[in-house]
Amino acid sequence: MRTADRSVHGGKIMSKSDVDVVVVGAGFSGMYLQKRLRDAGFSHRVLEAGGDVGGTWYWNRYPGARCDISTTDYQYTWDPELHEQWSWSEKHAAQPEILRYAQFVAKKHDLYSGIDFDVRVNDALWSDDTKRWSIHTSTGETIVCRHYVMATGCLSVPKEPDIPGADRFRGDVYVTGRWPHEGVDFSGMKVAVIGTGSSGIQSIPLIADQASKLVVYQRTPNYSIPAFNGPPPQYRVDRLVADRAAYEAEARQSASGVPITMPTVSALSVPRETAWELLETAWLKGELLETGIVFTDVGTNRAANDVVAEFMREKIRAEVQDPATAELLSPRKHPYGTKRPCMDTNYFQTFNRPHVRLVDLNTSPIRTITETGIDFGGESHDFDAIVYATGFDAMTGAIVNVDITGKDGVTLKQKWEHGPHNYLGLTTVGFPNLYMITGPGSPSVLSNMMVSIEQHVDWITDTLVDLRDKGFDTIEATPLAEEAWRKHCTDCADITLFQETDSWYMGANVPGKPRVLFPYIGGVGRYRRICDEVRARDYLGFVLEGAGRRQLNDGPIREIQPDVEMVLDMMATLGLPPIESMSPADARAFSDASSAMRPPGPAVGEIIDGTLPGPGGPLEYRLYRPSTTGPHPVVVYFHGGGWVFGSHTSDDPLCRALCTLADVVIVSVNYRHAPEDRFPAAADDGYAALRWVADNAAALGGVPDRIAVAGWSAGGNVAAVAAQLARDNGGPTLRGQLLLTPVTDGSRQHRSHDENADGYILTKALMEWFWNHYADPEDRSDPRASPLLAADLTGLPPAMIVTAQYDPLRDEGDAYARALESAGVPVQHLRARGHIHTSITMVDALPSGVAPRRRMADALRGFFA
Ligand code: NA7
Repeated sequence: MRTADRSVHGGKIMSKSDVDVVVVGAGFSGMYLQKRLRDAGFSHRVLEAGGDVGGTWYWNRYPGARCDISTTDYQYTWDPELHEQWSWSEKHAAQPEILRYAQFVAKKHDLYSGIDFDVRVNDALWSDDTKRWSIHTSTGETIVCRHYVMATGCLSVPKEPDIPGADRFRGDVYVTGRWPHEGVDFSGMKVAVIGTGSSGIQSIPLIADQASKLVVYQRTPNYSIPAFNGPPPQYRVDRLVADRAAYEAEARQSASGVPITMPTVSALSVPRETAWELLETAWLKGELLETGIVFTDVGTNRAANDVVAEFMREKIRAEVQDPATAELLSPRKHPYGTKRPCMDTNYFQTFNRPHVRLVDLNTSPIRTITETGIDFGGESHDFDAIVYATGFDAMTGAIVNVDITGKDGVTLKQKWEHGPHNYLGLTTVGFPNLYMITGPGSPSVLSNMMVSIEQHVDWITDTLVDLRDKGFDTIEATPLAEEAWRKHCTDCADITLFQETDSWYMGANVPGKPRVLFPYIGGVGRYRRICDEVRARDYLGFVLEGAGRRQLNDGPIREIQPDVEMVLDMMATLGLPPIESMSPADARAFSDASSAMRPPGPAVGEIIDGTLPGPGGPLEYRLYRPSTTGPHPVVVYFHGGGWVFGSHTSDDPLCRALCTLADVVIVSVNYRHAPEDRFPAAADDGYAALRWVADNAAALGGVPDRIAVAGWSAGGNVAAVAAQLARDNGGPTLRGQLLLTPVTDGSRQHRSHDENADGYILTKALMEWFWNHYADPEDRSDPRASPLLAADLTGLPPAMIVTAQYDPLRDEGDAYARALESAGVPVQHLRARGHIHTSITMVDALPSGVAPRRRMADALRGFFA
């Protein structure tokens, strides 16, 4: 199929070699983009290497190829008529039906006439003089365009067979991602399949139906869920019929692009029988995403993940008759979900068939492929055909395969040598007016692609319209925004288990590829909100130029830790009354109730509750002892709660974490609370408790001269004050002070009080409420209330101060760190990027707190080293 050299566009004849936009690829992305560009009046060319529309569904014609997202969701939403005109025969449609759907849409919207088929882009060159791209194609044509869009798909370049002797084999060779259009009849043939990812797992049962002998070569066993294919799921159909718009809106704001009920329980918080019941219900749905979202922590906690992994292994054992084969098919090394789980029909059962054999390449590696077959593990087998189901150069393969040269002669391949640095997964610095659809740094392969494709196409088209309307010719991301996006993507990846696994998500399947998590794991809804916000903030992170004008609106789009943001979003939906509107009694009850719902924290060797004498009466304490052999150094810990609420047990998970991580005894001490006991009661109690613990260290199982103080928030204030009082009142001598987001100055305003006044749990109003309960204004400049104001800060013990970026108290902590340093006190200052006042204390709830807590524990170890 070829189009004419000139086309009628918007009533005028356009030159086909000079257009507004060139789009590469006519899969679902390119097709929708073409529709939008045409409707918006942009001249354009769509270049497609294949002979028809459909992209991945044009190429992947291997037996059993199906989508793994239900067809209720794996379809376009932009044309409501399609829902009346097209109906899917199955929940997981097979490749021919999906290709027919693409063709149907292309015909309906007259897309064929605007696509050049069988054309590859050889290279693309940006000219900073003309502000245009020159695209050179395999047909020898040069097309000049203002904007250039890679709609090339994430899994479109099959990985080269990287097995010795691969080119020697004289029998038939097939690659799943480049399957012959006429199909293959394996009847009576001896067949080898190499690879057990989705393509292998889908095709193996059907190849086994025909072949006389089938040997499957497996390097890594995969998790696979039975598809239980049939009609589209009725409960989804019912919801679509009842309110399609609401369903689609929910999909767009969801985590993965499919409406789904998000979990509320940890896999570690329920007994095994309950876990199994919940997993069984999800498993029976036969939907890819269900099993992975039964529990909150499957993606972030290895122990929680093991619960699901073991459930899946049990299913394999139930299906596969030979226990040794079942074990070989059971994934043990990689956490569930860190390679894309597969959907299958009779995959595991296939290995019960007498003519099917599984070979574990870890114990029987392929020595070489020969002219007639495969030599492996000391055996030699002849085959009529070898099927490579060995995967793709995913995410970036198709993009960097085209020689794209941006500003200053730098190619994209060169720029991405160490990782696919980009902004929003849509654009990249140094390559103005170049856009990627579902590129690295966007949710893409971790989502329902249809939802992600539509979102990218809409964003790109809306942006092009904005540029045109405002008279700008070019748009380019800024280095600052790109680097901030890289950090945000890394923050998201760091709290997951993905990095533990060698997967194509991590670029690990292709030798020499940089090892980063290529797709954005922060979720479809969050990602959409971010992209929308970039536009709403007038292209934050972009420089726009044209007609002698330049608009630079620089800045990072997201710095908050992703799990912290999730907590804030969740709290916003609860509509809780502000604490400062409560009485102290109600605030205490509220705080206790919140604490009761959190994960308990790690087990410690021993817990002892006791009391110690304080100036105003006995003070309760809780001692946490590690399971290692003592005596241990002792840390006297003071809880948070604004001097008004909390207790010696209220920071229990944090105390447990510090005890185990730092291998120290923690003695968490209660102190008198305001407003019943106002300043300086807490300060007096803190110092008295410190003295008592130091005097009784040996009896408590500690080392007498190895004492430190620690505290969080108001407890950080009590700890800092206790350290000063110890210096000034004859001891004890402290080895260190660990202050987590401490209050250090109640006498004046700091910038962060206003910058982070609202929206981050601890608010400016709440801080004032705490101070009003605790201390009269004239007392607040007393160093026992505001340790920052002490006339002399020399001679204090080494400090570790942790401040959080989005904490109203941030600048107080920063100021104390600076002041101590100026006074010659050794200070480690951890500025916890993207954290809020409370997040580092949320043990086992917020994975992003793990790293800062480790640093805190390291500091404690360092104090005592
Ligand atoms: P995948 O998921 O990358 O699977 C490829 C498989 O091939 C996987 O089991 C690989 O083992 C195996 N492989 C790759 N190279 C070799 C060599 N040299 N020797 C032996 N085995 C090898 O690709 P698919 O096409 O199955 O699926 C891709 C996506 O398409 C899928 O996730 C869905 O989204 C649709 P490894 O795991 O690397 O040890």
